[in-house]
Amino acid sequence: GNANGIGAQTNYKITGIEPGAGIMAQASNAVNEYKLDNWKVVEGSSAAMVAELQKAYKNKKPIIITGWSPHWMFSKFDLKYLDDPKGVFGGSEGIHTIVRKGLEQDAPGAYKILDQFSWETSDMEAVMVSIEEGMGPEEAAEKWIAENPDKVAEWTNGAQKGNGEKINLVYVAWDTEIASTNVIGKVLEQNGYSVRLSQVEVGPMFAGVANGSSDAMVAAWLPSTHKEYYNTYKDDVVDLGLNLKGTKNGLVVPEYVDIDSIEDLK
Ligand code: PBE
Repeated sequence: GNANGIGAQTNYKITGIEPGAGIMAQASNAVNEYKLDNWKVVEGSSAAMVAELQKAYKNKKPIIITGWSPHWMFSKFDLKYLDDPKGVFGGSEGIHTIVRKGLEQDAPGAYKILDQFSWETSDMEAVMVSIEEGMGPEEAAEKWIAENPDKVAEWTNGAQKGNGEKINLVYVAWDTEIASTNVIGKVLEQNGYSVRLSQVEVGPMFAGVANGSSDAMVAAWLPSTHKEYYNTYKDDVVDLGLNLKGTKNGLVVPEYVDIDSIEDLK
């Protein structure tokens, strides 16, 4: 066990999220790279992970989670990323918008809006906080849109209005993607498209855009988190580039946990 007894106190458990999430592969790599022999990354869901964090935090119990930014949990709890000197979690990255081939021809206005969609961490966080405070995702998206007409005008600038064409947006139920997908979905709807949001797992999200059964996703974390999925599908999709920069993944603990680096888990 380690000097701080953190392993024994947590049962050598890193509380993870959905299998297939990029951060789950990164967390397993961390266990290997840092030789955290007794540790296991336990699968679950983003919602269950946050519930466990909430419970541990209330009781000031140690917990180690797979965490990412932006996320409302950093404003609600005092948390810290463990240092990752080996760079297993890939450092700072961003989120790309990826659409199906042919969308530009079939729905040029929607394609243009998706291409021009870009916002900041603080924007996404505002939507996430509204949802966390109990607002429905659609309502939270409408609220943000109403409060940010200038940004929305940049996304829709020069885009031809739709005529009720169907646009199917795929996403995974990560808090970040619930926020972004609802916002861009509403904007497309307000511009004449008939939008459907489909919640899927991460593999099917990429596969759906690649095989054309879905039109678009705004949820590709690159270059590191979704590297494997991206490499598998990149020739069959259109990558419209960043819609947000400055995301981060890592192992996260409450401030009161007395370690600073992944190496301290040894
Ligand atoms: N995440 C949030 C995802 C991407 C968005 C970091 C949990 C993942 O690990 O795949």
